[in-house]
Amino acid sequence: MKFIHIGDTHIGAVYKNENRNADVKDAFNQVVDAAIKEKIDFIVHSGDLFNEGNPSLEALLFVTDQLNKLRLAGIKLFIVPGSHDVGMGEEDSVVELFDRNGLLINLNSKRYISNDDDSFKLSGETYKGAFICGVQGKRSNVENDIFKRLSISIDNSAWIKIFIFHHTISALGEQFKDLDTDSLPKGFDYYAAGHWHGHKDGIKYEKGIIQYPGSTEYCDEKEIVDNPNRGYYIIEYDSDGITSIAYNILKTREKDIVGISADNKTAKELYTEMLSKLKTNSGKILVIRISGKLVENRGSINLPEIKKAALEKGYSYVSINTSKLMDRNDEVLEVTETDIGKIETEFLTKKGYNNIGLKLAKLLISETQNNDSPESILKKAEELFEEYDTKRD
Ligand SMILES: [Mn+2]
Repeated sequence: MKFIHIGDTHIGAVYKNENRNADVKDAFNQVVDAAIKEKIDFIVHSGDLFNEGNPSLEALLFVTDQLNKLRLAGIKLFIVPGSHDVGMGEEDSVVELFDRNGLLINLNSKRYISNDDDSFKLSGETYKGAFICGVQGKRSNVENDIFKRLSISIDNSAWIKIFIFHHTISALGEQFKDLDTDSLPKGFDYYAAGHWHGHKDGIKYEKGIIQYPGSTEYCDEKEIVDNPNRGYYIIEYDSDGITSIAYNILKTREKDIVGISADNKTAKELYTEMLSKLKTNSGKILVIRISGKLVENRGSINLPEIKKAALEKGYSYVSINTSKLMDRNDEVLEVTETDIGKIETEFLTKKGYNNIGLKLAKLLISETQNNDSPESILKKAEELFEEYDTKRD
């Protein structure tokens, strides 16, 4: 028996560029075609099937067609919704729509869950010797509590046990985590992980293994630049357990990453240099990263003009990154602190923030990281404004 593990397919409007959104769909299509060709028994998807919880009709139709191809080939797809599969304020996920139409199995559909104050009872499916269950991506910090209350009725007669989840675990790095690795339930052979878009395999956990296939396409510029491969796993197993795991690389569009220094240049000189680096009719992705200090204002660089010129040369997608660009008005702020909170304070103070401004900025930084509700952030901000008004009086 063998199954495919994919995740983070992000079908929909990842980019404001049709070529790239077509690439995102093509990657999913490659996996579906491979599953049919390789006569895969089933697919496990670790969430973020869609890029948005309210996908366009076009995205819905595309996924319907792909799932129908699998259905006709007798290949079931098991999934838990990812953080992107649930619309703002929605209870159900778009994934549930496909479950009810019989095109996939949503393992967090209500029939698999019973929830009371003490425990979060979860069941799953046994299919072709594999027991499969999972927990969907979090929608706020509170939901990680589910892992503490999790009680799973595991089918112990199954040859292998698969747990699907959509979280960034501490084993990937404490700074990224939204879940401690140890919070994962014990007793599974294969932990099908999603949410982390880079591919990371072979994380040992108890007697099992945690695998992140990553996203099937690059979903932002950072991923285009940082991550070399996109792919999926094929896992083979028999009555003795898992026998092999292979990572298959998907065909993605070629890319050119061009770094340019603005040091001591005018906007016009920079523009001329950039044009000289563009090649004709490549169809590739182009990422231009501008760094250094321009002798004029940064506003004098005409970014839309550069993009237009690159697209006319035949690039399929152009991203221009100016986060490391400085201009004649910028001064470098030397920060000496090492603790993140103190770095923020030192940086903002040197930027000229007063006491209340500093508190407000720090509030916004911390609250956005806490995923607090807009109402609660507003309330705390209002309290600060009140303090500000009082002090002025
Ligand atoms: Mn994702």
